[in-house]
Amino acid sequence: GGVSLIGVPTDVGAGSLGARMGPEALRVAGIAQAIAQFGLDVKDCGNLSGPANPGQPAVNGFRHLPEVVQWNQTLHDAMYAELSAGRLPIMLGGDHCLGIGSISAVARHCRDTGKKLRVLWFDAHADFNTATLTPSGNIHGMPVACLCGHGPQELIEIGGHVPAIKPKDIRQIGIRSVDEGEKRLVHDMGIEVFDMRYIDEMGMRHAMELALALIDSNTHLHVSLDVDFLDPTIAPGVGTTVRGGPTYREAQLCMEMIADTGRLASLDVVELNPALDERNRTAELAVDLIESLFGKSTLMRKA
Ligand code: DIR
Ligand code: MN
Ligand code: MN
Ligand code: MN
Repeated sequence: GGVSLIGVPTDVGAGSLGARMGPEALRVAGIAQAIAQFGLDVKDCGNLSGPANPGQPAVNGFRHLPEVVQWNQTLHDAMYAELSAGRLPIMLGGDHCLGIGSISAVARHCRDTGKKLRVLWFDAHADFNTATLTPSGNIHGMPVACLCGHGPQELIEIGGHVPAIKPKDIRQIGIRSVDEGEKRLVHDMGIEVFDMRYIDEMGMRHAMELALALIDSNTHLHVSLDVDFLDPTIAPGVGTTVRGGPTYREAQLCMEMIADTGRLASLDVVELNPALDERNRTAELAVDLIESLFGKSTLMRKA
């Protein structure tokens, strides 16, 4: 066992600068100590290195494609090595384009070990754009499409298998901003989405019960937490805030219900932008949520 922290200080996939400082803000907020309190062995692998953000416009529908490829290849290798060593990797982003490298490593590990994969994608956005659909060219709006095989060859093949994952492996929670063409693709691919309207009408508990359905002892559960999932009133430190997100308690409930499964095996924390934060409160909130994800609870509960 043991938990490995992998810092990935880049914002090459985002529209605003600052997510490159995410790993340090999470360390300053005490992420390692928060996990170590449960008696887990925490290894901080430090930060990966890669190309600077060139600040260029989109080329053929993609901004910074070569840089995004390089960061994701390096991340894939680091993440895959930790998984192969039997550890639980936590990717400290960085923007959400890094979900490509992270989750293709997880999917590869699942193929190696015969595990069933379940990805929970917590986000305000569906991240299912393609070169022709994207309004921005920012690759942080495209990782789910790339993982499902829709994207440039050099991004979709990073984990050695195309597509890295199938639409049925993923559940999206908290979605409230999807671009016009992106809507159709998410629908046509058959992605199971618990959007904010669903959560309003049915409640977070019911959404999470369905998102976690059919998870068993052979499931590798990966959580990809885009901090913009949270309502901006509690999480201002993100580049693309969208109002109407989950409250503090709704978010805590998600994490507690995941902890109850006992199947969490890898995690991404992405899109934290300390340049837009207030006294590191968004990083501190992320660390609070991670404590719940690792099993911190208010009271002893019946199994
Ligand atoms: C938008 C924003 N859908 C885009 N995406 C974001 O540029 O593709 N994803 N912010 O996290
Ligand atoms: Mn494993
Ligand atoms: Mn995202
Ligand atoms: Mn987002």
